[in-house]
Amino acid sequence: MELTFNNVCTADCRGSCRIRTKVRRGRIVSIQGDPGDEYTLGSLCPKGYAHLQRVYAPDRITHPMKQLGKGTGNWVRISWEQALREIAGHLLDIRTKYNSFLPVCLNKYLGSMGVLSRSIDGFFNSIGYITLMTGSPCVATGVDALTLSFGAAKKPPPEDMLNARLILIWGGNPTWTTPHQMRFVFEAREQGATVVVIDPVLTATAARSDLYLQIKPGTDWLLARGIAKILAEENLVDQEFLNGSTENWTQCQASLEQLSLAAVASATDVPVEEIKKLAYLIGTTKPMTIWLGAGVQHTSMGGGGFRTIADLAAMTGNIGLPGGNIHYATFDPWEFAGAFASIKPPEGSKGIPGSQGQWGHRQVGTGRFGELAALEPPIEFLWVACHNPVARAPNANAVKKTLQSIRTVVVADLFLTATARYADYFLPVASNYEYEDIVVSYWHYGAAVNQKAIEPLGESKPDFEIMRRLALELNRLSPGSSTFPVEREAAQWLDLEMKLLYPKLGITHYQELIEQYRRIALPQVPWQDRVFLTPSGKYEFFVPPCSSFNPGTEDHGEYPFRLLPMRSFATLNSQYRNCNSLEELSGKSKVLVHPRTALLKGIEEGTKVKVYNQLGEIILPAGLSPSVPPDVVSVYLGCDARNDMELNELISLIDTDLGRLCSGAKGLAFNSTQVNLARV
Ligand SMILES: Nc1nc2c(c(=O)[nH]1)N[C@H]1C(S)=C(S)[C@@H](COP(=O)(O)OP(=O)(O)OC[C@H]3O[C@@H](n4cnc5c(=O)[nH]c(N)nc54)[C@H](O)[C@@H]3O)O[C@H]1N2
Ligand SMILES: Nc1nc2c(c(=O)[nH]1)N[C@H]1C(S)=C(S)[C@@H](COP(=O)(O)OP(=O)(O)OC[C@H]3O[C@@H](n4cnc5c(=O)[nH]c(N)nc54)[C@H](O)[C@@H]3O)O[C@H]1N2
Ligand SMILES: [Mo]
Repeated sequence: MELTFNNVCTADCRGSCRIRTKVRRGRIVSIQGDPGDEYTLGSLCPKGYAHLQRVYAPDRITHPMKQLGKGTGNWVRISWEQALREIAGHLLDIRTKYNSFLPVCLNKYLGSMGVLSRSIDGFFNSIGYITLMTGSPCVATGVDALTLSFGAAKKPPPEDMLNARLILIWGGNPTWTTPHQMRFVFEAREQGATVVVIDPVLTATAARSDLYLQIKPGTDWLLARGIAKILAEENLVDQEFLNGSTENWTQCQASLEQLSLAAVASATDVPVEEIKKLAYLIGTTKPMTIWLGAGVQHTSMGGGGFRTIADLAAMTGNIGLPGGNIHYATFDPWEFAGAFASIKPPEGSKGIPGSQGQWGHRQVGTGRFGELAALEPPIEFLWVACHNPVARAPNANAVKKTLQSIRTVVVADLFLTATARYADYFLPVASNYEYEDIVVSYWHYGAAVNQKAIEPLGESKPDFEIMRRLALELNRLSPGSSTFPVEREAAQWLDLEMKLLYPKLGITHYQELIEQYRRIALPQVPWQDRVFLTPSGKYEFFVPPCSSFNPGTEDHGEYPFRLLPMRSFATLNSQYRNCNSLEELSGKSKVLVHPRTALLKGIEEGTKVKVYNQLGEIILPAGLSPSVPPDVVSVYLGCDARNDMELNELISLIDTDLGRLCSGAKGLAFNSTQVNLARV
C-alpha cells in the first residue's frame, strides 16, 4: 500500500517548499513538489528533488559515535545510553568544578527552520546560564541596517513584485538561490518592467537582466551615493515624501554635494555614463522595488551599503506603495509564543549580570572561535547543532584549533560534517521526514506542517528527543539539574509555540495546516501608512561618517584579488555536496579566473591553482571566465563529495559595520577577503 504525506523542506532558504511524499512499506519512494503550494506551484529545486537520495545517503550516520582523539577519525559506535550518560556526566562535572555552566557553549544556527529545533535552546535554558554564540552569519547586518532606516525589517509578499516597473536586484543571485521567485521577476518583465542587476560577477541572474552593472566589490554604498547625487541634482526626487516622511535628508543632501561622480566611477569601476543611466531609470520609473541579496551585507561596509541603497527608494518615494519597497527578509511571521525560549534555569543559577542585575547567558558572536578560546572561565563543553562552522564560519583553521582545545565537543547532525570531524561525540539526527514539525517562511509567510512520513532511520532521533532525553538523564544523575518539561510531547510544544499565530492564520490548531495552504496575514504593502518605527517616526537617511569616505584606493599588497564565494544551485551552504546525482548537474568545485588574469599567471582551463592568503591555501581546478572582473576570483562550490577542501580556510574574520542592535553581534564580512593565485 502506498501512503502520501505532506512535508516541508526545513532548510534555511526562501522557498520553505511544500512536498508530497509517497511511502511504500515504510520507505520513501518518491518526493514531489506540492501543486497546492501557492508559492512554488509544485516545483522543487534540484536539492529538493535530491532529498530522497539525502535521506538514504550511504554516508548518513544513524547511530551515536564517540571519537577516540579529536580529528583522528578513530570513531567507535556507542549506545544512546552511553552517549547521554557520558555527556550528562561532563556537564555535571563542569558545574561541580565551576559552580556554573558558563564553560558550556552552544553554537546553533538554522540547519533546520523547524519550530522544534528551538528545543535545543530550550534545553540549555533549562540547565543554567551558559555561553551562547549569538548573532547571525547571515542576516545580522541587513536586519540592523533596515531597522535603523525604517525602524524594522519588513517586506512585501513575493507577488507584489508583479506591480513593479523597475526591479533592482542588488547583490543577489536569485536564479540560483531563490529560483521560485524568478517567475514573478519574469512575469513583471513581460508586463514591461525593467530588470537591473548589480553584482561584481556576471551571474545567471545578471545574464537574464536588461541592465547589468559590474561593480567593484564592497563599493555599493558609493555607487548608491553617486546615484543619489544625480537624483538630487536633477530633481528626480519625490519632494512630498522627503518633506513629510523622512529625517536627515538635509544632512544627506549636503554630504552628496561634496561627492565627485568621477571619484565614484573610479572607486566602483562603474563608468559615469552608466551611473547616470541607472540614476535616470530610477528617477523616472515608478514603482521601483529593490531586491537586496546577501552579497552586499557580507562586506565590511555592508550595513552602510544597505542603508544607502534603501535611501534611493526613500528619495524617489518608492516606499509604502504597491510594487515598491524592499525585498530582503522579515521575521514578523515568526511570532512564536517562546515556550522554549522562556524556560528558566533551576533556582539559584548564576550567569552574567545584566543591566537590571538579572542573570543571563554569556554571549559571544557566532563565528568568533578565537574569542571563544580566550574566555574566562574557559569553554570546556561545546554543543553544535544545525550548523557546520568549520565549513561556514570565517577562518576555518581557527575554528578547528578551538574545537581541538575544548574538552568535550558534541555535534548533532545527519552527516559526519567537517565540524563533526573535530567532535568527541556524534549524535545522529533524524531528517525532517522522520518526525512532525512546522516551518514558517520568512520570505512568503507560508506556514506548513511537516508530517512524519517514515520512522527515524536506524537509531537517529529528532533534536527534540535528544534534548528531552538528555534532560531526563541529567535529572537521573543529579535531580533538579534541568527544568525542561520532559512530560510535554512534541505536538503540545508545537501547539504552544503556534498559539499566537493561529488568529493570523485563521485556524484553531496547527494540524489544519496539513491539508490547507495558509499564510500569515501580513500587510500587502509595508509602510503604507508612512508611520516608521524609528525614533523620529520617519524614514531615517544614512549620513556616512567622514572617515568612511575614501574606499576603493586600498592597496592589497601581496593579495590583490577579492575572493567571492559563489553558491551553487545544487548545494545549500555546506550541504548536498555528497549527492552524486547533483554532481552531474552542477559540476565540481572550481575557481573562476578572468582570462586576462589567467594569462598573467600562466593559468589555463583546468589548471590546478593554489588560492592562498595569510590564513591558508586551497587547491582547485581553474575555470577561465570573463564573468568575473580581472581583480576578482570566485570560488564556485559545486557538488563533489570527494573534495574535502574548505573554502572558509581562506575567509578572514572581518566584522561588518552593523549587527549588534538586533542580533547582539556584528555581522560577518565573508565577501571582504583578499587572496593571491599561483599555478601549482
Ligand atoms: N542554491 C542555494 N540556494 C540558497 C543557498 C545556497 O547555499 N544555495 N543559501 C541560502 C542562504 S543561507 C542565503 S543567505 C541566500 C543568499 O542568496 P543571495 O541573496 O542570492 O546571496 P549570495 O548568493 O550570498 O550572493 C549574491 C551575490 O552577491 C554578489 N556579491 C558579492 N560581493 C558583492 C558586493 O560587494 N556587491 C554586490 N553588489 N554584490 C556582491 C555575489 O557575486 C553573488 O552573485 O540563499 C539561500 N538559498
Ligand atoms: N564564505 C562564506 N561563508 C558563509 C557564507 C558565504 O556567503 N560565504 N554565507 C553565510 C550564510 S548566509 C549562512 S546562512 C551560513 C550557513 O551556515 P550553516 O548554518 O553552517 O549552513 P549549512 O552548511 O547548511 O549547515 C547546516 C548543518 O545543519 C545540519 N542539519 C540539517 N538539519 C538538521 C537538523 O534538523 N538538526 C541538526 N542538528 N542538524 C541539522 C546539516 O546537515 C548541516 O550540516 O554560512 C555563512 N557562511
Ligand atoms: Mo544565509
